[in-house]
Amino acid sequence: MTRLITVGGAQLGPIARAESRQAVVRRLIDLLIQAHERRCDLVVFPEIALTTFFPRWWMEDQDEIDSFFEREMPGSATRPLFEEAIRRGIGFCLGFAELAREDEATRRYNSAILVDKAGKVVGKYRKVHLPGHADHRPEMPFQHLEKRYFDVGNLGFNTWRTMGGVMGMCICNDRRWPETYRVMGLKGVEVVMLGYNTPTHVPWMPIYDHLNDFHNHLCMQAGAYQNATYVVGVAKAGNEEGCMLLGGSTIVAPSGEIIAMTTTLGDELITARLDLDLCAFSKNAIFNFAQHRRIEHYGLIATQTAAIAPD
Ligand code: ING
Repeated sequence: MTRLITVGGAQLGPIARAESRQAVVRRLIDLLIQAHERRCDLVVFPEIALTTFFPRWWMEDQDEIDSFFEREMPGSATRPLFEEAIRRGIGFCLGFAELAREDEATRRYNSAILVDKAGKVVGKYRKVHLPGHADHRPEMPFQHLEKRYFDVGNLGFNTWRTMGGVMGMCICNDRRWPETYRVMGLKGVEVVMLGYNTPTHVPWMPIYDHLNDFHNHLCMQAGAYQNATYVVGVAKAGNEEGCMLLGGSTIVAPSGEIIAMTTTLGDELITARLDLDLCAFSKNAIFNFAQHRRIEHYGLIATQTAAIAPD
């Protein structure tokens, strides 16, 4: 039987620094309702979807920094989103700043969760590739301090069998690294979900500003094609606290073709009907890893060639 699922990409426009969690969750619920009305099984929200993208500011007061983090998921502010999703029988992927206690220590991650139609958190991912810098650069128009505020993710790239397919997650800068897709590809991924907050001007690397839109789609289309998977990439977009963020949220097919894209910089839902069995065509032919991939001939060292079993 053909495995069809309808997926939504719920792009968010700017979130003001002073915007309450409750007000943002209201926007998420509005998009989730739209997704349900368009018969979505699953809706993907952006990276750090509950607050403004706070790594753009240098902060020293830990309480102020931690005000942007969630200590529990769901918590009081996000429970209405979970409840509405359960009521409507729709799964979702949500990016947020996670404050966790691990090994008697406090850890802070740029995280995303995958929640099934029954409201169960079936998967969690913590961002591995943290771009930007950890030091204060007051000469720049804005900072990019993920290395200061977040620990490197410690969960790896994984896949989860849920909602009729093999799902995977990554976050923002991860989408620029081929390893991100390949590790999930080796674990059989059929839909990679990701959110991003991407400034259109990158102060520490301005030479590619005019190519930001191109690079955004290039990396997701390549990742999809080379690993025979769908990719759903969803922006926080628009002029957020004086920083212009890229839009261009998109859904990419295993062929590498873009099959849906936003056309605004605000809250906007895109949807597509995914035929998950399409992934098998490439996985069993051009990108049949077992038949064609020869890592023992790549010149890698032994530790980098361990086989990876799907979850
Ligand atoms: N943002 C950006 C991203 O990778 C960036 C940072 C932009 C890095 C452009 C390099 C070039 O999309 C986050 N949050 O990772």
